[in-house]
Amino acid sequence: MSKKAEEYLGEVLQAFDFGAPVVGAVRYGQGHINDTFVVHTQPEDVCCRRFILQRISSAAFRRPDQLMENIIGVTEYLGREIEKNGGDRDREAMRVIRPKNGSDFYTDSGGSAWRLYPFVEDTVCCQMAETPELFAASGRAFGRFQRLLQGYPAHTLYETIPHFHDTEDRLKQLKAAVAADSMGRAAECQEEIRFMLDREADCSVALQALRDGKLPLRVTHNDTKLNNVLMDKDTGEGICIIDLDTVMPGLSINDFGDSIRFGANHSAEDETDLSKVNLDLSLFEVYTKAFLDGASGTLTQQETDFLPWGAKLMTLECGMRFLTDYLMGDQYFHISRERQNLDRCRTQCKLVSDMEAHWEEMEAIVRRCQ
Ligand code: ADP
Ligand code: GN1
Ligand code: MG
Repeated sequence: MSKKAEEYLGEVLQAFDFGAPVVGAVRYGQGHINDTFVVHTQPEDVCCRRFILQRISSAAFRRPDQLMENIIGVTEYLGREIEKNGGDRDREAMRVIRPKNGSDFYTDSGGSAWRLYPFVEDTVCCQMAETPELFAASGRAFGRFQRLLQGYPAHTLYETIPHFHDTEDRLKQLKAAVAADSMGRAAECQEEIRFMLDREADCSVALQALRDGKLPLRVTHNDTKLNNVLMDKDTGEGICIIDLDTVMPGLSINDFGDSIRFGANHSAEDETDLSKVNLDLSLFEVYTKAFLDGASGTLTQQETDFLPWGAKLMTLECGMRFLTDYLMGDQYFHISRERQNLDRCRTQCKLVSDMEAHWEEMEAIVRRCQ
C-alpha cells in the first residue's frame, strides 16, 4: 500500500508550473479511486485560479503511462470535435497540463503517478439526481460523448484495466475471493454471495451478444456515474465529461447501464436502509430518452434493444466488485467507514431485484424512447 498522498504534495506541487504562487491544496470530490486535490493559486491579475491535481490509483491502474497516453489522445480529439461543432473546448473537454519535465505525468519519489488538469469553473458535480432535468442533462452529455468519439481510432487505445467490464471474469474473481476468504468475512455475506451465484447465466448475456456480433465494440467511457460529468451551474446542462481513466473499447449499453445503476434512484450508493433503494422508472425513462438523443443515431437497433441488459449487468457487476473488495479487505474502492463496501453491494443487489421485477416495463420504456 502506498503512503498517504498528502506526504508527497510538497514535492508534487514543485513539479508543475501553475503560472502563479500556490496558496493551498486540499482534498476534493467523492471519487472512489484516485486521490484528488484542488489546488488554489493566486495570480496577480485575477482573483484565484484552480486546478485539479490527482494521484492516479496504483491499485486500479498498473500502467499510468498508457493511461495518460489514452487520455491525451482522447481529450485532444474531443477538443477538435467540439471546436468543429462550434463549442468551447476549454470548457467542454478536459486538458492535461504536463509537468515541468515535459512528460505526460509526474512520478513522485514513492513511484506514484500524478497528473494535473485545469479546474472547470462555474460547474457543479452532483452525487445524486436531484431533479429529472439534471439527470437528463447527464444522459445527453454521455450520449454525446459516445457520438463525438465514434470516429476515434479505437485500436490505438490501451486497455487500462484488462477485463474491466468482463462480467464473467468479475464473477470468477468473486468466487476466488470467497474461496480464499482472506479476511474471514464470507460467513456474513452468504446472502449476497448466493445472489450473485444465482445470476451466473446473466453474466454472459452481453458478452455473448458481443461474441455473436450482435453488439459492436465502440470507444466508451465505462464509468458513467453522475459525478463524472460536470454541469453548468446556471443552465444545468452537462458540460464536460471527466474521469477518463477507463475510456477504452467497450459496449455502449454499459455506458448507459452504469448511469442507470448510479442515478435512476433516490439513494446513496452506500445507503443502509434498503427500503429507500428503488429503481425509479420515471428516471429510467428520462435518462433513456436523453442518452439516445445525445447519441443521435449512433446506436444500432440491437444496441438499443439491449439497453435494459446494460442497466442490469452494470448493477450486478458493480455489486460483485464491491463484494469482492469487501471480502479481500477493501483494497480497491476507497472507504470512509467499516462495511461500506458490503453496504454498497447490498444496494446494488436491491436495484438488480427491482430491475428484475420491472423488466417488461423497462423494455417498454426503451421501445417508447426510440
Ligand atoms: P475518481 O476516479 O476517483 O472518481 P475523478 O477524476 O472522477 O476521480 O475526480 C474526482 C472528483 O473531482 C470528481 O467527481 C469531480 O468532483 C472533481 N473533478 C475532477 N476533475 C475536475 C475538473 N477538471 N474540474 C472540476 N472538478 C473536477
Ligand atoms: C469507481 O472512479 P469512480 O469513483 O468514478 C469505479 C467504477 C465503479 C464506481 C462505483 C476505475 O468509479 O468502475 O462503478 O467506482 N472506477 C474504477 O461507484 O474502477
Ligand atoms: Mg469519478
